[in-house]
Amino acid sequence: MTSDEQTGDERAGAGHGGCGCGCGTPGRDAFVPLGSRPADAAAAPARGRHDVEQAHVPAGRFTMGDSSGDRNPGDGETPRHEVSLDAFEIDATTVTNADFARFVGETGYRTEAETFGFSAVFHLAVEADPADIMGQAEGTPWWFGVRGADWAHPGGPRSDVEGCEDHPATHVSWNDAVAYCAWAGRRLPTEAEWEYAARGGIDGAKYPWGDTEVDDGGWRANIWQGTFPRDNTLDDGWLTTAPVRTFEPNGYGLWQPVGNVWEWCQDWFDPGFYEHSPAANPTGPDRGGMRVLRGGSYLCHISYCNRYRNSARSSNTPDSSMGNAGFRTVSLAPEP
Ligand SMILES: [Ca+2]
Ligand SMILES: [Ca+2]
Ligand SMILES: [Cu+2]
Repeated sequence: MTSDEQTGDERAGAGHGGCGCGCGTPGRDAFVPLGSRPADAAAAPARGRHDVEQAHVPAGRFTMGDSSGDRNPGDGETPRHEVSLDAFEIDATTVTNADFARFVGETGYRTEAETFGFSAVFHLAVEADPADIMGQAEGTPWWFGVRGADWAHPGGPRSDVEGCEDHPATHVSWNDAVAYCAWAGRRLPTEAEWEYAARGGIDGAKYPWGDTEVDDGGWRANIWQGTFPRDNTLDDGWLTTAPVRTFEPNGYGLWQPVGNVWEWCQDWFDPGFYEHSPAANPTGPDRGGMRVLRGGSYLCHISYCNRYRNSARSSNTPDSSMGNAGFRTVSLAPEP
């Protein structure tokens, strides 16, 4: 890690850790001391087949940032600003366990959860021997570092993804997602592309479906119901991940941009970036320590977290992996 990145890490980390919502994602360093990192994950080999259905997002302009006044202080959801984007194709769903299994099967790629030997699992999802539970994340005791937890063992060594082939791949770090993209001939969406696509053509709305509340007339996203972090009433049907085609897609055909799993974006995270973002095809800060995560997850709660909104922002270090984050990809170049 360069000194530039460390500077960015400290700046971005303050906003992330201070949110008080607790249903974000714990960083790799919450569980291991600095200086004990394994070598970087191996570079991804040759091109593979990417089977995820595509949604077309037309070129256009939109207002990026919080329009509803629900922003979380410190996340940098404002100032609102006009952004124009070229057209692109984006995955209609997050990359599934079946998709990720094919990538791993063809390349032998080892994720960072595997090379570090552990990943972050929500306490009610742990399926591991006590000896494999390393401990809780500082400040967020509902996260356990679990040895042997990875995309194929999302609860730990005693779990697998049988029957969950159509659920989002999780325990995938930003670096792992980028390796998948290299194999698939894709890239992660920029943060602006993600928000524009999540809005589904409805400018200025709080959610991908508009401004109707998430629980009005039935649940519209997979978040947490009940008393976090112990009692989940499962009113929306899901404690952890739901199949990627659950609920209804938005106006561009994207399923579950908000809720279910956080989604990695290409950009470095900087809560001050909107102050000086370029107006056309912004790609984020030049450097940083944290990468952007968008959309919230099954751990977000209606009463206090509120990050299952179009404009909500979070971040984590690029080597962090957890059971509530995955990714979707975009086309490398605009379609002609
Ligand atoms: Ca749920
Ligand atoms: Ca999502
Ligand atoms: Cu949340």
